Amino acid sequence: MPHRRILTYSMFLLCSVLNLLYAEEQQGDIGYKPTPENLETRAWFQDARFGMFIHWGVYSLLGRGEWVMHMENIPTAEYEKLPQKFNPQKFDPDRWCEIAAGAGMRYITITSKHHDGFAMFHSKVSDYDIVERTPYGRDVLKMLAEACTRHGLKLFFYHSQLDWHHPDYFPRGTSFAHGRPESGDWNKYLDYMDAQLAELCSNYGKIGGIWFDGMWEKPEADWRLGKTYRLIHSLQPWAMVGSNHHVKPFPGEDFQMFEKGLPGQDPFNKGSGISELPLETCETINNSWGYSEHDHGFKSAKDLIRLLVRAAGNNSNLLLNVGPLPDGTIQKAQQERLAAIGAWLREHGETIYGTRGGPFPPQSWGVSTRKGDRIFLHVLEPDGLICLTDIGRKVSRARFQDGAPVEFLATAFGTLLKLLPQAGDTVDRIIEIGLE
Ligand code: JFZ
Repeated sequence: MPHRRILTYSMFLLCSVLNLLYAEEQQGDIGYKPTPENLETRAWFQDARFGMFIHWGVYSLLGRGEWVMHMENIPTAEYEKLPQKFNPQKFDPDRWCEIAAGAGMRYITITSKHHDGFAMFHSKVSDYDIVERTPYGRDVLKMLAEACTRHGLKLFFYHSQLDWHHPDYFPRGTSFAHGRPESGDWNKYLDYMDAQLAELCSNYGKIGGIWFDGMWEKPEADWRLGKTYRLIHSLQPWAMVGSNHHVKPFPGEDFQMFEKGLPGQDPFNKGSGISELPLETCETINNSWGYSEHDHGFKSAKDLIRLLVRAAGNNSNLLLNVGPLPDGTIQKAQQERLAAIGAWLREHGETIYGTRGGPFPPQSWGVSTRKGDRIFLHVLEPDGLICLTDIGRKVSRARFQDGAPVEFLATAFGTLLKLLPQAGDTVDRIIEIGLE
């Protein structure tokens, strides 16, 4: 019966089209082609290699991290009183930029809205924001954006998709349910989120990009990613979109991030793989993102430098976090470590900035980076003898940064390098090699 076949076929076609439209909203901007400006930002981003992450919000007042509302089941009406106490009189955006630039960081990624739903910027689509609800009454993101321009830093916004405050964030995900309404209009919530993103992409000059987080708690929901990503790219074609969803990047995303671990070694990884996009690893200096009064577990400057080096050797940026105090200052212990990283970078930055992961894959002894024809070995776990895997090209020369030669020997398995025992505590023994 041909007419029935035609009917079946048209139904099939209709379903395919609907599916495609659905998939586009669900999985990102399917037909996405990054603009030339966007590709330029990606290259700039990879060259930059090092950025400052800032978690700062009204939660900082309690000094127990940015998850405090959820962890301590604080009712919304109670939490809403926090903004009335938020008055960071010592906030000095130029000082923050000096600290970042002094550490050798090239960009800042700050929380515009974390999971608590409170906007750290002036929003017209909500009054739950820093200008309307705090005695401070100033748009700290605007102040920071202006300071970043003065200091030559790019600014990115961390924006939480999950929201513990908005009544239309429903059906809820797995976090914070305390006293929340049992109904809500999901699309209305997404409209609100898009409206705030449009504000962030319109009122703060040229931004570096948007760092999304939170869709991991509702991975099956329709987040309308295609629509949101197109909105950002239409307002700021150069801006990079990324999302901390721990799965393979969706179309419309411009970089891939890894939380608390190098690419592929992050604890949240749900088989994300490592894409061809620029990569970014984020990490804390102590063990908290938002200010945490009793967390004194600060990593040593040496370990942090080595993390930056390992990130570069894994072809990844490092986004290193500070959690400023409610008064607007950055903890001394965090500042000290940042200053030490900066001092190291001023001496060895040429082996990090503008590099890509080197030709030798990361090994137990360390990593390699590459800048054009120049190849740097970063020996992090000094060993009497290190072996470079055979990459089909012979080593022609090897020397330390001070010019001292390193003995090497080509073998059937790869090249052996002999490292003289070195006195003292060395952070990273850098050897530049030439290849035939
Ligand atoms: C997220 C945030 O929840 C956190 O507060 C911080 O901003 C960090 C950079 O990003 O961290 C996560 C994300 C996902 C999970 C846990 C922490 N998860 O899937 O369990």
